[in-house]
Amino acid sequence: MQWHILGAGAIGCLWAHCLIKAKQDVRIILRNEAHLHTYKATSGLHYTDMDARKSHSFPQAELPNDAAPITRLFITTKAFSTQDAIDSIRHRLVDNAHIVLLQNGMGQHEQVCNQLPHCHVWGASSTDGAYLTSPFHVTRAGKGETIIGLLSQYNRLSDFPLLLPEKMDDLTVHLTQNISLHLWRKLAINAAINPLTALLDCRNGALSSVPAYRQKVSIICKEIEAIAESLHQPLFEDSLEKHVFSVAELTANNFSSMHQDVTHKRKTEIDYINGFIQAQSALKGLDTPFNKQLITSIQAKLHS
Ligand code: KPL
Repeated sequence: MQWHILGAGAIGCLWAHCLIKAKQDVRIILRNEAHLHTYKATSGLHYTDMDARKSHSFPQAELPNDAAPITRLFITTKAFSTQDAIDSIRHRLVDNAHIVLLQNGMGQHEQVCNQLPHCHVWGASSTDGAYLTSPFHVTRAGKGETIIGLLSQYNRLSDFPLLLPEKMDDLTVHLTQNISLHLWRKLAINAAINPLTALLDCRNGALSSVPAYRQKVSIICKEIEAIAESLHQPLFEDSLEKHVFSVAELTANNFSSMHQDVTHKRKTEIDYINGFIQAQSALKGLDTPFNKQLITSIQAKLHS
């Protein structure tokens, strides 16, 4: 089976490497000649697992303007780059292509479904932890799972199997009929952990261990729960804050992705995480002052 992967960040490199190990035909799409040059000079992908064992793979790399058709595509870019990613390869997508959006945030899914009605668009939510130590060198920080489900409204999951390999070393994958529940859960957790860790300049674990930080988690969680309820969107059976504390403890030593982005003065995913929550609250006429404050503070921090 042939897979294209667009977005050579940590998760894109992790998936490319694991699909290659599962004997799939993987093509990485790199954004420009310079990136392609670095990839060749680096001799492909270098993976370090949780026991510090190293392995290597060298999937074929392409540029977006290549002519070869795309039938199965993982988009693993940051949420805010989704539109550019789609625009760069749109001419290569065959009818009925499968596109898997494996990203943080929400808002981009609907955009892609609307723009590509002739494709099967899937959403994916992952709890895997991975980071790049340098371009194309990925280190596994935590072993989680990836849940994938069809987003395109008009087909049933069983009609269009994604045909992922049954066994993939280092990746655990489940299919679901209700991906929006999983995307919302991930969004809600990210909307609490990511901006707070970035603003308080702390590792994830501090949100649970420092009492003053716990209070902030409680406030944002209550606002998110109110929005979800107004949309009749279930989250967890018990409280959101319980799950946020649990993820913060499980990933205690990690710096969240937004913390890393802010530290390196990179664009953050705030518009697709807390910004998405804010847009939903505006639609419902609800007030979410703390969420709004988090968005403004992250934007201010980046411009300071
Ligand atoms: O997904 C994450 C992120 O950093 O984006 C969490 C779950 C917060 C782990 O760091």
